[in-house]
Amino acid sequence: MSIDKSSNSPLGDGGKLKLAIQKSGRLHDDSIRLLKECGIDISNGVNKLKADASNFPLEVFFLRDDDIPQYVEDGVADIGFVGENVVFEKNKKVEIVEKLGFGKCRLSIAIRKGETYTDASFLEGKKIATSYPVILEKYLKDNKVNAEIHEISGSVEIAPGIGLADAICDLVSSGSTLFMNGLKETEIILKSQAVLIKDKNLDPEKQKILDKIIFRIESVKKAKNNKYILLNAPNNNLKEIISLLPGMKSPTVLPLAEEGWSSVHSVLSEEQFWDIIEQLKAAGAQGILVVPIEKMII
Ligand code: PRT
Ligand code: ZN
Repeated sequence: MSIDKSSNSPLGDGGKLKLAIQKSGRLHDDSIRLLKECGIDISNGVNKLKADASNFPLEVFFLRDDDIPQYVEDGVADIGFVGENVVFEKNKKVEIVEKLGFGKCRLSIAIRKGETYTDASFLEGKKIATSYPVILEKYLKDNKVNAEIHEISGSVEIAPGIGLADAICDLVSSGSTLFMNGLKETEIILKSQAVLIKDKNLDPEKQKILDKIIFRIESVKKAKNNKYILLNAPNNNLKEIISLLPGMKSPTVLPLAEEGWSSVHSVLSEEQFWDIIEQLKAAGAQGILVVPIEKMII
């Protein structure tokens, strides 16, 4: 596939920022969803190579994920959404700007279920099948292990079962593929998720458009990590209840129609959530409502 590089000129593409996302596969839908949550509308015709955003200076290229780092290094695309695993494996001159919070997985070593694993030295002299030879080679070198890397492009999990390898190094999310193939995970080499990468030589005008996208992505991510909470608090315990709630500045407190009670509104992060709810109940809070937040701008 070829994409006209001449459109890279500041005039040729009307100053639009060019984003590369996966054409189809695990990251495609979440990439489109994130753009939508950022208020960017993409009309994606089936089998189209590129599409324009209707309400933002952005042009989207649909590519194989493996090719995205190269296109961004070459400046054919200015930015890309791609798995960190692919960024590290391809080792191109691109900058990781932001983690996107989807496509989470890990690149792990797995061996046959019945074998006893001690540490990385288990792999000494063994044959390891992988689609990630660059990352695996570095891992083996760091752990001073000599092993044979057998590069295959797909269905890595079946390699030990058919006698092609003693171990594998592959992506895992739920672990069910490993389980079904009689394998067990022994080491996590890399924890990965989709990231936003950019061309290291982005011109200042395009950087301005990118800054707007980053601002929107961060607002969406913050909103997802937080919940809006409303509760009724007895005034005699109001101080204690407020002290439990962090809020963006401080909680909003409004009097209830019923004497001696107040309504308290605040924002809680997902991690603190259950702990704080317990404490709020213990402090006499009632009628606790928890509401998702769509955007959060601080
Ligand atoms: O066609 P193209 O080259 O663009 O796509 P692809 O087939 O190379 O990639 P794709 O769509 O399979 O994955 C794209 C990206 O999704 C990866 O580079 C990762 O960043 C991310 N990702 C997240 C995953 C997984 N989770 C995942 N589970 N990529 C692959 N898998 C595989 C895993 O290797 C296993 O074989 O899915 C299988 C099921 O996993 P379990 O553990 O849930 O059983
Ligand atoms: Zn791929």
